[in-house]
Amino acid sequence: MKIDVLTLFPGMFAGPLDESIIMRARKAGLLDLKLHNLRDWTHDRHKTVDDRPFGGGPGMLLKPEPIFEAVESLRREKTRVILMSPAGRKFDQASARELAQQEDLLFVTGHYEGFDERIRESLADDELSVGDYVLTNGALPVMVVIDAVTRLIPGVLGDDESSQDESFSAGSAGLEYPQYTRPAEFRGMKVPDVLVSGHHAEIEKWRREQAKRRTQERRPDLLE
Ligand code: 21W
Repeated sequence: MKIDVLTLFPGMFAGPLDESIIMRARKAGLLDLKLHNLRDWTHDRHKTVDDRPFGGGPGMLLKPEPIFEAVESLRREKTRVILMSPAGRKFDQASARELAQQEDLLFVTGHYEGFDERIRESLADDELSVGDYVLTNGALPVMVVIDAVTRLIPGVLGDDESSQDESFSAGSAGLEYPQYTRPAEFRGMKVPDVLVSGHHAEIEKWRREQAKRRTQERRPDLLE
């Protein structure tokens, strides 16, 4: 998969996408990730990317010219262009699965008070938010989306890493059951007897009950 990111803050991406599973996917050629600085598509001395809203109001908007030029030069035949914005539809595991089917994504991340509406109207195939809270820009959100999508690209996760995936992840069946590793007793806190008993049917039953109870208590919305 090819992912391009158009951002005002390419420096923010150093680190999160250079470690662990994402970096492994990049090195394996399963993810071709490229960052692009929006200011590279400006033509004035000050590299202006924003301007004041017509009609007044606080803050600045990303102006159309640099973003149109950038998207037109970066997009190819099959590219899905996705705006990151707090006004987008809420990103979830189903959106991640859907994006993982694409071969070519171009994310445009915002800043300030948002985008000139013509960017949304004529360039964007989709607009995504990562949740109902206000961030300073779209860099962290797009990293969240890239992380969630990359691990779904076939071949990125090993069998061990992916086996658990769908059935017990938040957003599908519900929350995880409680898990323990050694030691069987730590500072007086004991691992439940059933887990050390070796009775596999009993363990399964306990896990199902615990997961259900936990989901009911914390995330009743996941049980429809
Ligand atoms: C924050 C942009 C607030 C715009 C009209 C007048 C991308 C984000 C962002 C930002 C506003 C995401 C308005 C969850 C986020 C992002 C920067 C508000 C209001 N409309 N997901 N004023 N949260 N945030 N504009 O903040 O770019 S995805």
